[in-house]
Amino acid sequence: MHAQLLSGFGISSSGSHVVRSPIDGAEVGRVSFDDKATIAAKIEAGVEAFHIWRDVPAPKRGELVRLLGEELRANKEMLGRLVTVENGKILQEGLGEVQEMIDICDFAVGLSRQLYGLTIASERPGHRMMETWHPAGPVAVISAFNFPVAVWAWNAALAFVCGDPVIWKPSAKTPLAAMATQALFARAAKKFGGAPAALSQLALCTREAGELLTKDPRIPVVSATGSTAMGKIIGPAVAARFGRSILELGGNNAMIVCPSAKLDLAERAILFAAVGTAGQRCTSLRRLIVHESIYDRLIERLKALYAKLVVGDPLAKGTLVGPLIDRAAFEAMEHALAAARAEGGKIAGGGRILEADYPGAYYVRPAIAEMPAQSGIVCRETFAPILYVMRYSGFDEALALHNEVPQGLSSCIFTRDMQEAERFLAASGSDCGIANVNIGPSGAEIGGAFGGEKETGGGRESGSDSWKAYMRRQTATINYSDALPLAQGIEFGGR
Ligand code: UN1
Repeated sequence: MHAQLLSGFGISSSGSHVVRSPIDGAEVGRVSFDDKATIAAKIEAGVEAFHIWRDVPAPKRGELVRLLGEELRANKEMLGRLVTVENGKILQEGLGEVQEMIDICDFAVGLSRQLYGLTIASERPGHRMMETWHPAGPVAVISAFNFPVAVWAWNAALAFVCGDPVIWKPSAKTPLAAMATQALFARAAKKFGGAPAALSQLALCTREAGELLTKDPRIPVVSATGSTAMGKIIGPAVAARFGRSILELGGNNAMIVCPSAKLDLAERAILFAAVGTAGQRCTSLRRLIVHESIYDRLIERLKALYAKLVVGDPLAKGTLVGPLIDRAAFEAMEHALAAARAEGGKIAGGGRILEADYPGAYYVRPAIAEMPAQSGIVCRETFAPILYVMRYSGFDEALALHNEVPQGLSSCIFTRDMQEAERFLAASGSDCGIANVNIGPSGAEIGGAFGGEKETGGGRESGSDSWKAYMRRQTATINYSDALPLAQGIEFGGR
């Protein structure tokens, strides 16, 4: 079945790196890694592509992205399935991921006619000022296993219309979905005709070879999604050469549940956000801060819902929780639960299941950890379905707990009290890049800017004006008078 999927995209599986499906640990395919010389050649090719692409009118560049969107639409089912096979998220979410790619293509097509600059009033007579957005150059996109294709699309669809080629280093855990995406891009480029050959390149490589991308001054923008630890290496490496990085790193997203909350809605939001994608989204719900008056009732109901969760084959209908990506992820979950216990937590759920059916895969029961305080382990991001629960009595206390962690990606509140909702969204409220009211923290739409503050890295991708990060801003002043007045009214040498 896997071989069929790969051949559907025209991918030939060969090389020494074995890709295994987290569903059953079976081999899905093989790939080979680029060495340093190949990466260097790809950077060179990217620069050449830039010199051609930057002069193609933006709406024409948008046409290529429109064609890419069409390929994605036509192959949504197959690519979604490959994402599920390689990453382990349930098929609904695999399909959702491809839909996100389609959505950002649509967004980027519109954007290609809206790369607006400003006209600015000049203080000098007979002068006009304007701001123009020019293509920046080749963009490196480094993506993680958990959104193996959508993250590329948020970056690439914008980069292409902005006039930038893309060199993509996907996770070594999910290279096949990346190759399939490249194959779809190639089909779109063929229909488009005349796009430079190296407009979109894959750089399947080790971290060492990948460092060439972060260190090369010919790559003005590096967009990296992954752990905070990774961002701490990439951010300074890019900054050291005055490059621009767009970092989307760890999250530790919380929900505050207030006394007036509609509990049935909150429960559904909690389930999707805490156990969906097996807790392996940057935006997964990790901390639940519940008012003491509803705490017992909500936690009881959640435990009952958790006990009924269908964990298993992510391709099977009805499954809500697929496997963790690998053994290391399982071990990280075990360590976190042990730490939570040591810090006084009461744990429900957790532990490996289905081991007899899938000895080579890591299925777990999602866990609820009732914590006496927001202690050490709660402040760290563990990429697994663990929900730490804490109680609060006053709203200030809830907000303080909410903002106390080092990460700042996504956040939400469930309340029907307008004052609480507005306080959560105010300057002194949630300190995250994303703040929702009566919606969980995950599953953001592409139309808004996506990213967060503090250890999340500060980058913004996807919608709103995130495109500006892929371009260079030029301020231009034109003198159409017969004089040469100086700004600030400076007199310099008469006349
Ligand atoms: C991620 O986990 O890296 O908001 C991205 C969401 C998705 C993207 C998650 N649209 O959950």
